[in-house]
Amino acid sequence: MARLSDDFCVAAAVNDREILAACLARSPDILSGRLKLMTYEGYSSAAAALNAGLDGSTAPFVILAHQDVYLPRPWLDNLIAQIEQIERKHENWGVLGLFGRKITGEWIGRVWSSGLGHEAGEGGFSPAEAATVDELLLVVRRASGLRFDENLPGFHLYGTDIVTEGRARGIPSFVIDAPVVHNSKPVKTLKGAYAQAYRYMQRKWRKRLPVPTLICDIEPHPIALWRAQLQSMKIYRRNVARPRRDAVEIAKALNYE
Ligand SMILES: [Mn+2]
Repeated sequence: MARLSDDFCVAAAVNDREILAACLARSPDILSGRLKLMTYEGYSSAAAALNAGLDGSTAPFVILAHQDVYLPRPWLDNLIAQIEQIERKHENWGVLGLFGRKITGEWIGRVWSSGLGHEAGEGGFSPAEAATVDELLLVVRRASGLRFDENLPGFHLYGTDIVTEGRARGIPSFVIDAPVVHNSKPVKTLKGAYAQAYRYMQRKWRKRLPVPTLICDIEPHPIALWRAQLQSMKIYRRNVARPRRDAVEIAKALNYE
């Protein structure tokens, strides 16, 4: 089925308008008006902001992107081609991500991550069913009925949660080959808010553990989280001094556009 740009919109939870202006709002598909951008400020959790994003339009596909993501030209066309490929086999899909882990556990995807200081993964793959996806950008198919769990506190693990929710209901999610620039800052700490979300996920999905994530699997025992907390401190120290580069320059240097 042919897709029109009216079938899509972009929603973002925003807490820094300067970063929004330097990244997501500069994306050619948004500047040209092909993709409408809606922003949500002041929400107490990602789930609350992103459900507001789902409710803010009637578009069949809602692109939920971080404010620090730049969509290189012609990103929407890439997305449409990937959806058409998936729908040849799976009409009833739930969520798409750009980086994640397959249901077999392997990592898949391709994105630039400024927080890591390098490109993660490589391109040239077919859409792969996902067990977890990175939250930098999620595409939700409205007709799947999937929504974000507003009991999940804070701004972490909501991608893993909605993908797991889909799997529990027999609605598959996928990682697609549609690279973007994630002009992120390194994660400062996996204590506090991250650990709180992790504990919520441990309780919610106790019958399905371990649930894979991109940072550390959700397991009954907290040792995986403790290890990841140590590791993230090292990555943070290594990358924190790096200045934020220009998103468009990064996209050009990587041949994303
Ligand atoms: Mn981000």
